[in-house]
Amino acid sequence: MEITPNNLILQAFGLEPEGLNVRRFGSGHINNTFLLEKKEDGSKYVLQKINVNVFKEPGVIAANQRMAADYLAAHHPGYLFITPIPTVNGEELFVMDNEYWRMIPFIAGSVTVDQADNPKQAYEAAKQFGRLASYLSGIDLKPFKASIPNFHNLTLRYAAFQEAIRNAREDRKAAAEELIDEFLRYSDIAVTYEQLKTNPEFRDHLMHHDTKINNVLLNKDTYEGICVCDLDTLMPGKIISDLGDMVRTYVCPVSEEEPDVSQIVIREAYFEALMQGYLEEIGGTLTKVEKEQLFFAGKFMIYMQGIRFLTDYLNGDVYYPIRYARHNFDRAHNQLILLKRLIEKQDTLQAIINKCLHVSE
Ligand code: GN1
Ligand code: MG
Repeated sequence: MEITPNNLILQAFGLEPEGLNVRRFGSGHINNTFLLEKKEDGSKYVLQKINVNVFKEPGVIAANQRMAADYLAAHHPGYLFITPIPTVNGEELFVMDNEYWRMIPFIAGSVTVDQADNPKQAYEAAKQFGRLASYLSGIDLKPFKASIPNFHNLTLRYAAFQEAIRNAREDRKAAAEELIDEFLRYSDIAVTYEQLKTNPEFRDHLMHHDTKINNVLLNKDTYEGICVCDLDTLMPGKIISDLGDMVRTYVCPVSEEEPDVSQIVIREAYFEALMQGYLEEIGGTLTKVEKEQLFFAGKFMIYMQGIRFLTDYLNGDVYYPIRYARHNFDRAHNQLILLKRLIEKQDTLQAIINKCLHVSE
């Protein structure tokens, strides 16, 4: 069913429906996003319907963002942190029929890209995520709640994968047999995570948890980073989440959507650019254990995303929207190949990390 924001929603945010152009916006999988443009002056807003099957307590998102915004305003005045535009009643979320809507400003002069197409973009984006983490590194994490509990808990994702294998329809299981075996062969990644997660030197930080390049606003002319966006999963987590998702999504010339896996390669210059950008901002604050896991970050995120896609395929495509029957299968296969390509280059990539760490010290 096509979802469109109705007049009541637009009016709740103080907008006159007749005076607006409304269109679909962005390429996220989870929420429904619209760009609103006022006909009279061309000013723009981003309106989102939060997916409550995924974000079971939308109020947690709003509370986490508010705490982070207050802290940043006090400690780093002038830093651009996108916060919701309240409704005419002063609320961050408009709730109607168990639908949660929120509006944020559209930052004039910004663009997003779905794929990094030069190393500078990777550097700029990584710098923005590094800066966010570094500016928030002194914040008290106790009042923060998980907007999605166990979101990047690989132990539980792995358990969900095993359960999906047990419960899958026979035809899907048969079709995916080889792919399942391949992913099971890399289960040491889940074991390493399991060991790391209780290490006191492997700390919690306030992480973004969705550091795809299209979650960074870039200047439309210079492609310099402006700020990060899509803050739904801003919550306590590990450094490997944010760093790893950048490796997963900036280093390869094609995205997880590409079924032709011959196009999957590791672009070392992009790997170096993102490491450099990230570590320039946050390198100085990392513990020894965290620094030792920088290569692992990419493995961790690619593996987790791969088994999430495969789990969804085995479960009958209940989480990620698909455009064709084997879509989640192809996405999982894509991630498996990316994981292999990354591991093949481990020595070269670790040398790059060592170089970047040295510079950031
Ligand atoms: C989802 O909504 P979107 O596309 O930004 C997912 C991420 C995955 C990503 C894969 C809440 O993000 O974890 O990395 O798809 N978000 C959620 O494209 O599950
Ligand atoms: Mg998103």
